[in-house]
Amino acid sequence: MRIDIVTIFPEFFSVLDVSLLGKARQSGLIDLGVHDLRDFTIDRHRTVDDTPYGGGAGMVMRAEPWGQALDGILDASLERGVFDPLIVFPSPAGDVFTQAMAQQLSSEKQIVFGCGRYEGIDQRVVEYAETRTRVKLVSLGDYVLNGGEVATMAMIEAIGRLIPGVVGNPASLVEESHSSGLLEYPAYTKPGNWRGLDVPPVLLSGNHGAIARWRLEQQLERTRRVRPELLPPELR
Ligand code: 6GU
Repeated sequence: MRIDIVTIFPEFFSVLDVSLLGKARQSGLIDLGVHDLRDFTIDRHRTVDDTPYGGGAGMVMRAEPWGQALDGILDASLERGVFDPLIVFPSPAGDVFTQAMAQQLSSEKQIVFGCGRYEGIDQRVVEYAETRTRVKLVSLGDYVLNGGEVATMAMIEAIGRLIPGVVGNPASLVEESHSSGLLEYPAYTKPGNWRGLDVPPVLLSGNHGAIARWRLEQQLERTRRVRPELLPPELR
């Protein structure tokens, strides 16, 4: 998958050099391009924002640098043979990001993340982008971040690990999807007793049926207690 990021904080994304996603890049499963929005300004001060029409607090990101950045990326997509990359604008006003959305997005050929800061991006950037390709506004949830960078990072991690070959042991993804909708069961490793605390004996029993039943019970109990809305009404 090709991933492009437009941001005023390109150095923020250096963490994508390490860990699982760093390896995925080295092996060519993920091809990442990080673009500094200020490189698409033409004034001496590399200005990316201005005051809002109609008044109000804060600054709005100017349309022109965004237009130039997106044009460059979309023209390069065409040359790569990608005719309709998905542009994602992280925004608290977007559809809420879920595992199901991550699953869908993991089969895209190319995703372009447009990270807004300040009070947002001039709305005409979204309108223009929609004339050129597919566009989605996506929110991480009901709270406010200062900009789209952290949200983009979270989405890239969730999407990236679903790309075939990125996670070393695909069985871990299969297990996840089988238990989809429920919270994880608790995990334990050696020693069997730590600071007076025992591992639940069933896990030492060697009885695989009993272990599977216990784990499912734990998942149901946790989900009921913490996230009942995830359960079908008859299981709450
Ligand atoms: Cl995607 N962006 C910003 N700025 N704030 C958020 C968010 C996204 N999701 C939740 N809060």
